[in-house]
Amino acid sequence: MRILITGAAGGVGTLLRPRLAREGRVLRLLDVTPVEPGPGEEAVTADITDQDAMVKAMDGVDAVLHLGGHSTEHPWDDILQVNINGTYVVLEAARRAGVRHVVLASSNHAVGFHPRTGEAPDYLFPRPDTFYGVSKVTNEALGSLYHDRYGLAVTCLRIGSCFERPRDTRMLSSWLSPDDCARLVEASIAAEGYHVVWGVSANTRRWWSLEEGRAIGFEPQDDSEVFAAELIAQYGEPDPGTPPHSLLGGSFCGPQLDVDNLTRER
Ligand code: 15L
Repeated sequence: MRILITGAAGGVGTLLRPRLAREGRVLRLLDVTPVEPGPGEEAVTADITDQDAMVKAMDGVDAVLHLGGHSTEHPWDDILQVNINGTYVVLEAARRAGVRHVVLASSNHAVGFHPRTGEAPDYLFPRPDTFYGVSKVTNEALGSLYHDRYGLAVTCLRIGSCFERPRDTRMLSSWLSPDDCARLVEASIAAEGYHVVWGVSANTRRWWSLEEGRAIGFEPQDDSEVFAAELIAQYGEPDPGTPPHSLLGGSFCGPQLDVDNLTRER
């Protein structure tokens, strides 16, 4: 089995590489930044918006894990080109190459302006908090289109916060441990149909449903609570009634990401 990972040099890609390695499996690592392949790995340096390069990169691939693109807020033109057009190119390349399974990295920021009230259900209606969040909503829609029209199996992961460990008290709720992330990807590359699944660990303070994840075979094992005492001592007890804790997207909902405050980087 060969899995193509786009954005393989990024944070989540780097955490997943050792965790997705298996006997008899090849990880094809694609990024605009050159990646040094290890045993059981291949490397492709390419831009996800380059259609020819992406079709070529899909050769012999059974599943695509699409992590490529900006992982935070950027000006509209950058988001449009890299995140939205890039995801279209990836899906279209998968279709042309006959790849069956595509896993799309969506984000909690697709629904970031929802207030935090109890446990949010699966398939929470879009309420993006940024242009970045809009690109995740669009990517979920593109995945839906490529599933319904062309029969690709597509799973969109509304990832919370995937880091080695939670970095603040919001992440006590939103943390997806690297090991659980790998478990979620394993379940997703085997799933049939179209799914939108929360990417979150079995955190005691979790805000999001695990039902749809469990329906595709994801069983998270980690709980951020082991980090709670330390983080609360550092940052204080989070107040669910006030920003950044009152909205799902946390600080992404704040005025620092208003359009006038964004600067073009490319
Ligand atoms: C995301 O979607 C970002 O890619 C990541 O950098 C984190 O900020 C995460 O969301 C989060 O909400 O913690």
